[in-house]
Amino acid sequence: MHSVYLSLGSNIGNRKRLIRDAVDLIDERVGHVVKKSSLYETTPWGFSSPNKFINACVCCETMFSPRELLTATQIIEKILGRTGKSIDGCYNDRVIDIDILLYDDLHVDDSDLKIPHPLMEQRDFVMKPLSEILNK
Ligand code: PH2
Ligand code: MG
Ligand code: MG
Repeated sequence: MHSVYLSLGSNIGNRKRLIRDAVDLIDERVGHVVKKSSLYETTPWGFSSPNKFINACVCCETMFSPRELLTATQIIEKILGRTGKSIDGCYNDRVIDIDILLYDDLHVDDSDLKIPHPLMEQRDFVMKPLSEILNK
């Protein structure tokens, strides 16, 4: 069994509902969600938008490999209505984003999958909810 930490974000639609639905789908399809942070309202980071985010982090116990986990989180994003990914590396508004932060003590450095998440320490919207659950 592997312990994974995921970051969740939503800044359009029913943001809190979307985060809660994402947590439920992670619990059903990926593995038991053992820790959940509070929901945080945050200002868009790295792009400008009038739409604030709701962010949260969860810890989940899974049998999936990192790549199976990536596929599963992308499917959950699709189920919840996510359409396009960022264009030219520019961020945009989204109904749901699920990012892999940590997977046990593993390091992955593939072009499409980097663990730990390379930008997590620069992002308050990740570190605040993450620190809430990390040593819980
Ligand atoms: N996600 C981003 C870029 N900027 N800003 C906030 N506040 N919350 C996010 O989840 C977020 C962001 C890229 O995924
Ligand atoms: Mg993201
Ligand atoms: Mg993402």
